[in-house]
Amino acid sequence: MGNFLVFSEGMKTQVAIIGAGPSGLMLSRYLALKGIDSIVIEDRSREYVESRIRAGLLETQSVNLLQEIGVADRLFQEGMEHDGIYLQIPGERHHIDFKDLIGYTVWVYGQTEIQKDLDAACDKAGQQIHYEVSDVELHNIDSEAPSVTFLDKDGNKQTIECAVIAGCDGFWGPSRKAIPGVEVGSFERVYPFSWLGVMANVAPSTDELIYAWHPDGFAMHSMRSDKVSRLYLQVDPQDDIANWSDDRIWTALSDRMALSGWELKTGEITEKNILAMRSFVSGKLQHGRLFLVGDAGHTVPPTGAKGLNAAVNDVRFLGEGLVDFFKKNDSGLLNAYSDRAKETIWRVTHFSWWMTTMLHTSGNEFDNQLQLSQLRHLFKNKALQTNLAENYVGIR
Ligand code: FAS
Ligand code: PHB
Repeated sequence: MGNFLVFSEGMKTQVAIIGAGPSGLMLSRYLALKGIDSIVIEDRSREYVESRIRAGLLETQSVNLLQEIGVADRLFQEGMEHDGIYLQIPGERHHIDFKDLIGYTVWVYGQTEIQKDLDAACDKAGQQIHYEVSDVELHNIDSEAPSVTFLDKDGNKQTIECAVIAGCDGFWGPSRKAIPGVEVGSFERVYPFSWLGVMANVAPSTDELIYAWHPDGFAMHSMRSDKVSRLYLQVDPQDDIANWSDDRIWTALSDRMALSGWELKTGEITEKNILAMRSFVSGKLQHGRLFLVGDAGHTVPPTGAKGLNAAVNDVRFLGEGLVDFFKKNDSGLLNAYSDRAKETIWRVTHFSWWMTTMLHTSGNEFDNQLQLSQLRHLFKNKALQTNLAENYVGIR
């Protein structure tokens, strides 16, 4: 069956995918390689989606899926493989060596680059992606013939007739809202702090990521390449980025990650913004022929580096279910999608909450002492380090 046939009343495909972020495009590639057609629609421009700075840390299982769908070449050439992370409290920095503890590593490679690699693979495969659409609506999701309507970038009304809709449209997208009573059974926790994230044209001052606990607030040193650093600061959720001059940012980062004999190199900050921190799990991940994938169904604070990796996990589970559905006319695995995905979603939600509450200060001295005791115990206890390592690299 060709990619799609234009009938006067609409396009026809097997899976309509709403959202061309990492979830949507990974799913479209996964399905295409299994001989299943899809059409992707996205309300932003390609340039905007490719430039949106987000995740940067990949679990082993995510690297495996990107390799399976043929978009890992540049990751292996330009990405950085890390054996572990550093955890720090004032005056002490400890390396948690995942490779030594459990024999696994992680990769640092920007989500923007993954997006470009996915777009390039979609181009090569002639994948149908409609950018800059608007007025996206989902119809008959609990029927065997759901459809999606939208205005294309020229303002023409379009309809996609399909067998399944994949809602890959992020936390604010229309898909989850299309599920009746979805808020029932949904869980949300908004944290009393946010992250100020910066991108800086300066060589990283560390070989692997640093997560630092400090009485003034959490700080973190990540990177994108040997020339570009990515750094984060815990700030008040009400704070305004206008209050944070570059000098003030570098001073706070240096103070919170200070260590004798070590210096944080500073440089030109090219991008800075404040990111709200929330854990959210949707009450439903599927309704009829609609399936939620990635941030559309769940979000985590980035402290555990799980957002993108949880999305990859959903893509694998939904992809496997759709292959059985379309190729074997067996909907067993597809109907088990929600349960299979939720097991991982709650694991990463717990781990992200644990890392977040262990490393972010509330300003309460009793809490500070509890956190310091937990971190000092972790520095000495191989079992706790192994537990952190397994969760961080994605052994579930
Ligand atoms: P996305 O939100 O990436 O993609 C959804 C797509 O749907 C978007 O392109 C959007 O434009 C589109 N869309 C929305 N509404 C639509 C509509 N009506 N019609 C058509 N398309 C529509 N994770 C980490 O692990 N580490 C990090 O440092 C990190 N930083 C983050 C920073 C920010 C600001 C955010 C929001 C998230 C961050 N995350 C991070 C998590 C992030 O990586 C997500 O988990 C990941 O982008 C999820 O991918 P998707 O599920 O594809 O959702
Ligand atoms: C990042 O590189 O942006 C990053 C890495 C690990 C995290 C959060 C963000 O936990």
